[in-house]
Amino acid sequence: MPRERTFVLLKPDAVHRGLVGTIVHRFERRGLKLVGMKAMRVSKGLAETYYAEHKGKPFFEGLVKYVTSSPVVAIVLEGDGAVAVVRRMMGKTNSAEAEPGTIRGDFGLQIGRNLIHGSDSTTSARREIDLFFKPEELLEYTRIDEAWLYE
Ligand code: D4T
Repeated sequence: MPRERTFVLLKPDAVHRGLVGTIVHRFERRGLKLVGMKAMRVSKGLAETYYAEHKGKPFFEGLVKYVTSSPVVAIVLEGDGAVAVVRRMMGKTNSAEAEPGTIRGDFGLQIGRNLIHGSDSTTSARREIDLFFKPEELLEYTRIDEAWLYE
């Protein structure tokens, strides 16, 4: 039985600012297992489906433009409590209010350039993983340190 999975999107600002490695490093050190990762462009169609819950909001058009403007990195992480752990590591949605020590709090200044997305529930995680990855793109293996990460 695999542990909990979550979906992470490193947005165009993370790629352009050379922060992909730094952010992935934080997740790896925390003990989260990398089960999927790819650099890609998000099409307008995918962006509109992915952000469907925000359709009609004033920031929707800008959000779609931002996330489709340049390459992103899509990631699936696995580990106990992965959804909540990643949300806490990201910090508040508005980078300006995110606590130091969080990804947005250490590297961002604005809500519209908040570097990263992480699923907000296991249900969203399943939906987002299915949107961005084919089943065969997700890996199954045991990290060598799992015996020391979990009791
Ligand atoms: P994501 O989905 O990117 O992880 O962000 P959150 O889950 O933390 O926040 P969200 O769904 O409320 O917002 C999605 C996305 O929209 C941008 N946004 C949001 C924006 O540009 N202006 C705004 O006023 C809001 C509320 C930022 C994240």
